[in-house]
Amino acid sequence: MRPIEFWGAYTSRTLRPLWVAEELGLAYQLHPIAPRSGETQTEAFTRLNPKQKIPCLVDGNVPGTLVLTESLPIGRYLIAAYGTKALAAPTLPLQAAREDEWCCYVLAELDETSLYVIRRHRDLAHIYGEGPEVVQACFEYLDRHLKVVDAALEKGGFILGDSFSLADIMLVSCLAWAKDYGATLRPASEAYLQRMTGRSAYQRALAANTPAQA
Ligand SMILES: N[C@@H](CCC(=O)N[C@@H](CS)C(=O)NCC(=O)O)C(=O)O
Repeated sequence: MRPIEFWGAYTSRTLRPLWVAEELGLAYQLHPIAPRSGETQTEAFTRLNPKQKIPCLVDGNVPGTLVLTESLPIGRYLIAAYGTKALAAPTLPLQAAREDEWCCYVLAELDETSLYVIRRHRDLAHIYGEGPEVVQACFEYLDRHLKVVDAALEKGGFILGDSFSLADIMLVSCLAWAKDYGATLRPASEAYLQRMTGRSAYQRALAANTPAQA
């Protein structure tokens, strides 16, 4: 089998596919292009991903070669194609629906509606404009959903119960991002974050995602 190629590093979104690959024990080659560095806008990368966004996956094991963008579908694809007993695609409709429910919730409400809007109107204000009121509203909105997440984590274990899943990868990436932005996590979420980030696959993915920059 040829190593899978990943493009993109340094962000919560690029961490997700790397973590999936590490959990699955997949061999991969990483092109650690950085966000907002101009490296997503080169001709070569734009041919691969016209969205000029990371992460991006290239799987040469598929006839015709698969190029896939968007962190959630990349994770889903890897698990569907190369899943193991420890990290498998859900088989029952109910399991699949619950996993989907959590993944979509995390992506839509924590990532895209809260954290990325904060990034745009605070860290990237030179591009998208300053928006202190927007940022404040996003932190409040984020906290409202962190409360929902915490209640779901009070039972311990994983977000779906007994088994580790893509929903954990999506959720942990956003909890760590929220914490990094100064949000306060409630006790069950903090304990869950410590448990999940203690996984050796997470540690390897984190190291791969933060290579020393030249
Ligand atoms: N919904 C996409 C978001 C991808 C995205 O917006 N990536 C950012 C970095 S986190 C990016 O590539 N921005 C363009 C750039 O920084 O050059 C995903 O989850 O993969």
